[in-house]
Amino acid sequence: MPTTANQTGAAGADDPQQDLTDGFHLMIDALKLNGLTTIYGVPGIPITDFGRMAQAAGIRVLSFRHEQSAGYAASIAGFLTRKPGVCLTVSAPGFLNGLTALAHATTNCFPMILISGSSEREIVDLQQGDYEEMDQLAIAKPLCKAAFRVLHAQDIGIGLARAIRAAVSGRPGGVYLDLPAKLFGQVMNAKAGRKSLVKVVDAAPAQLPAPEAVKRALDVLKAAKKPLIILGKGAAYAQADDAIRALVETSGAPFLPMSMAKGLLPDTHPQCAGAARSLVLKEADVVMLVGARLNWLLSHGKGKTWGDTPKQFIQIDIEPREMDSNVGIVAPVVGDIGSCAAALVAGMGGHWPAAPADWVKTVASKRDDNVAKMAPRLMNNNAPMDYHGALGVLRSIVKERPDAILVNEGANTLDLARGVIDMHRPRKRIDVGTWGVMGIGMGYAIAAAVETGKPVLAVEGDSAFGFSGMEVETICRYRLPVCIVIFNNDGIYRGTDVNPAGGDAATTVFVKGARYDRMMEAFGGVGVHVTTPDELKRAVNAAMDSGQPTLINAVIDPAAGSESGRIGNLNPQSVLKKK
Ligand code: ADP
Ligand code: TPW
Ligand code: MG
Repeated sequence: MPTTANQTGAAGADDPQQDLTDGFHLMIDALKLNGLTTIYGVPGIPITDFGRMAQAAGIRVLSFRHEQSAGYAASIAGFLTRKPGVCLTVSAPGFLNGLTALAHATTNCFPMILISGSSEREIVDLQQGDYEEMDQLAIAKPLCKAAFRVLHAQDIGIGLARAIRAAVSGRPGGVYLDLPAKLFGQVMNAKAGRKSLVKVVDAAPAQLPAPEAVKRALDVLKAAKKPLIILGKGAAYAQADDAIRALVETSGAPFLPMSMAKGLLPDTHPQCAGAARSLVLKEADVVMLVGARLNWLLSHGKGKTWGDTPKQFIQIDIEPREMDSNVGIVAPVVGDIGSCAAALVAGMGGHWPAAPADWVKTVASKRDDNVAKMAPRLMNNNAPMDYHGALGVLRSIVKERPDAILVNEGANTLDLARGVIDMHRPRKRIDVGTWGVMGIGMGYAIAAAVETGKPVLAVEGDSAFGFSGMEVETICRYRLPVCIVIFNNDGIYRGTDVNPAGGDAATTVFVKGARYDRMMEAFGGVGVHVTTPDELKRAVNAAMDSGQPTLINAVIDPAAGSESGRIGNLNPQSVLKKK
């Protein structure tokens, strides 16, 4: 039911205003009409009343402590639901705080709409110093997939429709929607207003691959002696889980999941080559990329990581321009992953040859060796804990609770958790993404709990947590089933650095022995301090059973980590650096 102005109680039944609506209500009606019923944001001029009215009209409006976290929440809501996640901010500073997340959404191909209130156009454009003056549209443009401004109430419906389509169609991404303060108060006839709204039909249309592209890809794959399938987060996003499984299993090829594609097929699947990553990248002769880019995370498809075996790449992606971005793609398959995977499986028929047995065996035995090597390290009960002791416990808990969503950020905390913790279901692991950005943690945890209703386990480096730590209040306020585990090693990478010049603390270390658990207690959540894997296990299980907001301060040996986790090689080196 539309929320015309009279239904807010502002006007009586026989008031002439009953036939009127305004920008506030049109925007709310447009969101609801398109099933966008959750907003993540921070209130203030000029959107405070908009948030109130949206809440009153049945939209879930979650208020954060910082727009960046609200933005990250919206971005991951987009990934999890395939509907644009909506973030609402005030003008200039709020907008800028949200913009990092919008750029992150675009970079990661997550659909999101950042809606910001903005100041008076006439004054902004003449640079006359309006309240929170900023040309937000111009600033947003290079950082998102599309940016729109709505100046007239009658264009709100079209404006939102354009934003939704831009966010979710083709390669998904971030969209900016600029709503000047004056728009909200603009009045129009309610009936005309209703007519102006647009319910977007088929927002992300299927994009079928060309039959000849499918055949070309199958010819290359069939000739492979050492085929490899790489699943990326685009494959997870596509929600084409059955088709992807059929593709992998019919091909018989080993598969390697990128971080957020873990669990698309279980990491324990016999074809999973996660624990034989170096070997498969070096030795594969045909690599089929499914919703994964050949960016830095895959060493751009060349160099030492990829070894000497000549490679042919097949790439499935919805974005035609992704092809040949780093190396030549011999068989581009452009389309949505569900349609492409289905077409490939259909093309394989019922008589696809098994992947070469010697290759499959080599990969499996390497994987089993590596898993066996790791096993004893994961069972240690050292105090203070090292990463492996702590992660061994979390790995078992995630196995026992495969529905829980794992949020993960940090350096060592990220890289080691990604390697150790097996995922068993699709879209259950969400992390720092393409930029390796710190600060997604609490926003992701909140959105994951809100959008899925499932328990969330956030495994956070102590530094990583600090970027969004104040949102523990948000978690407590909404009583979300979020268990945060902080791997507290007193700093960034390690807590042992010393400033050689004396004086200030070293740049990478924090207060020793900090008690993050007490932050949670300050807001009525449960705080627990643990120093052994056994204690950690008890505390996490209790939190997951109770569903209460919990923060576990897990003390990790400050000397256990390494510089930048697994990517220390990316640090530039000074020739003058002291030995
Ligand atoms: P990862 O970091 O896991 O390797 P990337 O973010 O690099 O994954 O790549 C994701 C890719 O998936 C992008 O190139 C994007 O265009 C593509 N993609 C996203 N959604 C779809 C979809 N529904 N169908 C096909 N490709 C998709
Ligand atoms: C927005 C640079 C990468 S990893 C990291 C920083 C600051 C923190 C690592 O310490 P943490 O993990 O979380 O305690 P651990 O287990 O290794 O001790 N600013 C942004 N993003 C990034 N990536 C950085 C800085 C960085
Ligand atoms: Mg740390």
